[in-house]
Amino acid sequence: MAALSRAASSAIRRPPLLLPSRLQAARSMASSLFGHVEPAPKDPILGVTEAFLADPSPDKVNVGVGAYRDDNGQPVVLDCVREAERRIAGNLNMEYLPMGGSIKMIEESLKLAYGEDSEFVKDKRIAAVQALSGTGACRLFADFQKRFLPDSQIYIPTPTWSNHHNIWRDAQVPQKTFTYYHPESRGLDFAGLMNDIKNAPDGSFFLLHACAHNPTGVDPTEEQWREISHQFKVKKHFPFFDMAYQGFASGDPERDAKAIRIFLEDGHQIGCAQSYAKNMGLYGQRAGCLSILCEDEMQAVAVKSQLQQIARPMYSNPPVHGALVVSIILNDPELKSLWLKEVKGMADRIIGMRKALKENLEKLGSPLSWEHITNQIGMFCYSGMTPEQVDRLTNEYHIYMTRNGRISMAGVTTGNVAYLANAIHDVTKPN
Ligand code: PGU
Repeated sequence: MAALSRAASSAIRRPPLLLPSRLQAARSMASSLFGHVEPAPKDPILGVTEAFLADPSPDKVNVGVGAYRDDNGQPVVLDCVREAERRIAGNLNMEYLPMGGSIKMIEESLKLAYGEDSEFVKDKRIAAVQALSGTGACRLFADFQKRFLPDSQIYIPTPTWSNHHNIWRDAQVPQKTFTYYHPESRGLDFAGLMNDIKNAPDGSFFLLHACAHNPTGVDPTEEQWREISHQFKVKKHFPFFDMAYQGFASGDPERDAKAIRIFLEDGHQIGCAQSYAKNMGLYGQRAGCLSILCEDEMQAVAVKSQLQQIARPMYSNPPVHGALVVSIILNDPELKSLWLKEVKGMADRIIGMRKALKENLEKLGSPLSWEHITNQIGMFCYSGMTPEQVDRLTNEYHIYMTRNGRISMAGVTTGNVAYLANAIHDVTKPN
């Protein structure tokens, strides 16, 4: 359990970064103050975009990063966001937000995650701060965990989003892994998962993907979530939900919060990282929220003040523009319903592309089963391709994706799906 899975470690292993010779020469001449600083390895996800941008081929396809594209392969700004921006421009000021961020944005975020009429929101039992998108929310929590429960560890699923490992590593929280994915069935390893939950020491911290698990696209069923929640209760574990894709699993943010709601019904204290990067398309705005459900209001006040204290020396207070966009949209019934329609539209286009990719592979006569492309949900297809097969896709077809075989379905379009299928068929067909 302690070791990283093969898929996770192969995703992390990348060729060393080569410096241009001009830079290398400058480096050897430089004073020795930073002489020991080696170039960092490329990021397994964001490094793919860098390589894609550097490729001059007109055929190139980027299915690496999980960022939504329209059917022409272009980034999308939602109409609800454009309208919110119109209302901001020339009207609202750009003053500092409080250390904990926008109160309005936090209130709306809590309703989305915990439910419109949540008793926990009404009882003010939730300590919440605006965070630098999902990544910042996870990091703030990890720092909080280290500061107030210095002997605790974090259990992270195998596999997971690669940055989870970096986040808890830099916060100096020891990591353990737990079983999640079953490579043979390309589904959930439920028995393995339950075993690892049972075998972890009582009161352990677990990182759970609230929906649309990245990279596998495999989520527990409602019934399985109930069993997981029950076992967490028995073991007094603490669930920390990373909810980066609320709305992208089913097309409906309310349905996608089901796992969290099950845990709430069962009386757990939980933590939750929310991101508006994907579901509102606010990627670069860094809009998110970290919340921790506490025992009572007094505890929530204390916890929030400590989260702010961690934020203050790092970035002082979070950015204002994305927070305004989020609160304007979620506060206005018309804009909110437009947003819900647009989220569903994005989720539906991805579902359509799953079908198209599978059909194209079948049409080409691939003898392999591609059922998992349409069984998996959310932004990604965990294709089962090996790192070597992915390297061939990149080198021979200019198709860019992470080496763990993850395809970002958000980058697949009517225009490139046949090309993609043909290349996948070529590198996966048995000799
Ligand atoms: N949590 C999970 C599970 C994610 O997949 C991502 C983004 C985040 C958090 C963080 O998103 P924020 O932008 O900070 O809100 N994962 C994408 C985007 C690229 C990246 O690695 O940051 C991905 O392609 O996996």
